[in-house]
Amino acid sequence: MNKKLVKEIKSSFTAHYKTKPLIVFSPGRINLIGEHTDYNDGFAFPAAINKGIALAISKSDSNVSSTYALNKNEIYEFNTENIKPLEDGGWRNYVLGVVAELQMLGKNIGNFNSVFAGNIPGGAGMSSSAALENSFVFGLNELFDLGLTKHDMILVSQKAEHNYAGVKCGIMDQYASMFGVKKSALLLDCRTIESEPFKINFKDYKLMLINSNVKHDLSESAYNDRRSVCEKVSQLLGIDALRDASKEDLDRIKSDISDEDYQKALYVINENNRVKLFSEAIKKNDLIVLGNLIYQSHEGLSTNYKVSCEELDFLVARAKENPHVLGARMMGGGFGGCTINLIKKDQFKKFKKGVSKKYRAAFKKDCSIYSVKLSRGTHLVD
Ligand code: GAF
Repeated sequence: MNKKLVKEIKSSFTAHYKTKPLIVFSPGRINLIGEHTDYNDGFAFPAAINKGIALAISKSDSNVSSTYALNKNEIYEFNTENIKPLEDGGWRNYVLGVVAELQMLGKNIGNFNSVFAGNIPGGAGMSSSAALENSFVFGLNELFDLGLTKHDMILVSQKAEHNYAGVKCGIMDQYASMFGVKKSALLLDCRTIESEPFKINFKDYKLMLINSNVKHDLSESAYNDRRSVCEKVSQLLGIDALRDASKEDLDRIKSDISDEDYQKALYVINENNRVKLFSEAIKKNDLIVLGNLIYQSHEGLSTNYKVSCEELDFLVARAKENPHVLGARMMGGGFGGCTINLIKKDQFKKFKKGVSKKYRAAFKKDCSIYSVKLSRGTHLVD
């Protein structure tokens, strides 16, 4: 499928710009467990997938840069010497943000021509934005010989998201998209920004993503609010981040904070512990424990951290009713997007049919169902 995507951007690029481009593929990600832990310096368990963004890019001889978003059929022209975030810029701000953050590092970025297209469903919580940022930072690094490491590049992508898209995200999405390993998920320590790959083999089970096809408006502001709450509580505790706190620590300041903030901080502490338990259960291939931890993660995200929504809770409830689904939870920032489910392989089709029908009846709209392969991170394509 990605071959098709690459072919499309190559031929569109040649038609527009008449030269041979450099091609980059940058994947989206899933996350097995460890949600909203990354900006708390905690642990997460993401993996790059076989869906993502393909980018064709080459230097431009003129003093104009041009980016063509093939899926949207939109072209944006700008000069790299004069970069500012755009109001309601959408995808343009990710491109501009990467250029601006490279310039902040003192890198000289000339003008360039580019075409990109993707096959990650937008708003699904599968990190199409990190894939887009990573494709550009990787492509520009190659094109202008900037000498950045992959670690440098993900920090550029993250800052682009903070300063040009306004989302104070952690590092998980950019990391997984850049460093993904085929057939593996990465136990990521978000403090050291290092990971351990775990080969994934769920035997008779597989992962199913169910996209609720909703994205509620408050997702960005609520995300930044959650981050502020965590920082406020850490400050009160006199620590750098909630990764360093236990429930006992939190209980000591319980009367100084609201119950809402207490619940949120407690969720982060518990979720961080769950990631550690998850990595132990993966080593033993204990699917029952993995599944239970996934369900507990959803419960915490929905009840304590309050980043779920009616549609996601509905999808997880349908999974829970089915004895062949060992675990299900919302994935990513929340307020819409996907659930991730661990389901018996031979029950995939039956559950797909049943849950689709029930979802349509409840919400008068369709959900979309995918299976994904765990894949390598951002790379050049020949
Ligand atoms: C979004 C963010 F971009 C990530 O950094 C992470 O916090 C995630 O939400 C929640 O785990 O995808």
